[in-house]
Amino acid sequence: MTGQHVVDLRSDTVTRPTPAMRRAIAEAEVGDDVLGDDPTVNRLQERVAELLGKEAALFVPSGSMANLTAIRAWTEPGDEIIAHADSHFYQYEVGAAFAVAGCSARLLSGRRGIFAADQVRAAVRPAGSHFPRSRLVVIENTHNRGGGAIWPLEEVAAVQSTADEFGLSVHMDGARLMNASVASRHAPSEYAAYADTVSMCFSKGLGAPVGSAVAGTAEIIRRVHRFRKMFGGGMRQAGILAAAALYALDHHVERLAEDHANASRLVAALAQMPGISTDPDDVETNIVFFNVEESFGTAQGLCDAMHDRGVWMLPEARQRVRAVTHLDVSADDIDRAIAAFQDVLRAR
Ligand code: TLP
Repeated sequence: MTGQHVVDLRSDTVTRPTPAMRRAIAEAEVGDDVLGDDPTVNRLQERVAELLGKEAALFVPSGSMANLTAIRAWTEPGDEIIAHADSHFYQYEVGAAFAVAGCSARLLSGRRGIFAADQVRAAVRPAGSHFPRSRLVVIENTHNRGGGAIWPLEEVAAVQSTADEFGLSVHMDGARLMNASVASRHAPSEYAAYADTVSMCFSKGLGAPVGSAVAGTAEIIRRVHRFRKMFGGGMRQAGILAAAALYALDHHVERLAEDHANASRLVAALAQMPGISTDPDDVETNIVFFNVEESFGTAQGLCDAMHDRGVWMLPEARQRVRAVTHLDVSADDIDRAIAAFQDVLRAR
């Protein structure tokens, strides 16, 4: 297996810093960010605040900490969050919102991770001494388990206006907001205008090694800052990481369109293959989900067979697989993956 060319479609988190990004890292000016004097971190935070049209932003170690600090900043233990049942913070963040922030969640359904304002209205708890206090709505854009689905701007606006009516805040998990923005041609600030806090990740499609940011008013970001420290996320000479994020914002945003084109080409080929079912119309950005017919084995079995041919993917359920395109996957790699699928499925 040594020397085998690998097409790693497990996640867009697997990207490695490019030589040019490594140079930006090496040359970064740094200081002690816990004391507030890392100039590169400060520059990144100002840049993100401006990009998202918010007063302030804070650099945090991960997307999970971005969500957790924002959730904790908006809520008190015992409060309830309204969100889609497939939300990343609910499914994949080890229950931190419940264990650490002490919240409960009212979960909504909706195709591809998207719900409607009326569902929020119906989910808000009435006032009364028996109920948890509805406090926060979480929107994920793009929606990971929804297959990289982009929230229509009018839906975001409608949810925000309903949340506002009930005095709820809105947090947008925008780990892949730049994918949504590039694919929809809406500026990130257009989405962010309908959320009180917005997170974004630099370590997914943007290709930086580490880091996310949370943006909002100066007041809420002061609270996010306090909880970042409480949760152990204060970093010292983090400018070397912020430099990679700044490099990514300068050089890796427009190219996300290539990842989207690669995902479209992959799903179009998959839709034609025996034993696979998927809808190409559902792929708007860089995440492809498909189902494996039982007569062709399990998702794990298919992923194992593909792994042997150098194409790595993650099974998401017994019959469901996820493939994600990113900076380290070329158009040729997609051809390789398609050829490997043909090989493996023909043999079944
Ligand atoms: N998603 C990862 C895994 O955790 C599943 C992936 O491979 O897609 N929000 C969203 C929408 C995410 O997709 C992720 C990571 C996060 C938050 C958390 O980011 P990290 O991994 O930096 O804590």
